[in-house]
Amino acid sequence: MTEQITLYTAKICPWAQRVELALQEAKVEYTRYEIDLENKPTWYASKVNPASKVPALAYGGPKVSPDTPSEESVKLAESGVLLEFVADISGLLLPKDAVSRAKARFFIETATAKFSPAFYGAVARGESPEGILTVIETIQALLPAEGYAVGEYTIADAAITPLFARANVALKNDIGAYDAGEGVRVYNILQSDPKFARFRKYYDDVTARDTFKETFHEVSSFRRPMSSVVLTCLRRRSI
Ligand SMILES: N[C@@H](CCC(=O)N[C@@H](CS)C(=O)NCC(=O)O)C(=O)O
Repeated sequence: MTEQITLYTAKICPWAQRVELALQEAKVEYTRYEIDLENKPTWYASKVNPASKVPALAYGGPKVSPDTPSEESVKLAESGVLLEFVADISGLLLPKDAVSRAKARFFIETATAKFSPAFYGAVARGESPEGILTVIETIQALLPAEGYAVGEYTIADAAITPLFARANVALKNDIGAYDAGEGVRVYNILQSDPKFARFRKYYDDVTARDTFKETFHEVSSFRRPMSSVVLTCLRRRSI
């Protein structure tokens, strides 16, 4: 692969971590540029992503400093799109057969659409985190008996892991707008109820990978009280 890739990202952001996971899993070389979401550079919206969000990619063009992006590079955004893009340029991270590819895409759609509002509802709006358990049961039912979301590691795993990881940290530390103690209570159910054994194994598998360890920044992702940036990150507007 000869084209340069610059990833505009933020440690705090689950949508950006998706793309970093995919790039690293596919061993695609990239230059990482951290955007301070609370103080975004003035050039970011005009020169990289008009939506002013991370993640975004500058693809191709000359190798330049990330803070002076070239007009010659293609600018791409939206984590779901970028996951597919990484799979396309690497020829990796999606199964070869059409049915399994469709299953991976179905997993991404379903898991994201269900998990994100349940998580956001609990941590931002104070809904019961029990809703997260219900959604995890649904997502767990999509998993095969063993292995990753569709067997081999794919963009489906890169898509959901950042959300699961942030929920794990929030619940374990009882961070969120729900009643005090509810997060830890739900966390303990997730950790011990035999009903969630398949989820636990899946979570252990995806978070044991070096790429996860390199791209997950627990402290940046959650500070008490939860900042408005974190809350913005959790709200699923469009994917
Ligand atoms: N749908 C977008 C969501 C991206 C997103 O919400 N990014 C947040 C950070 S987690 C962001 O950049 N927020 C900045 C802002 O809204 O000003 C995706 O999947 O890429």
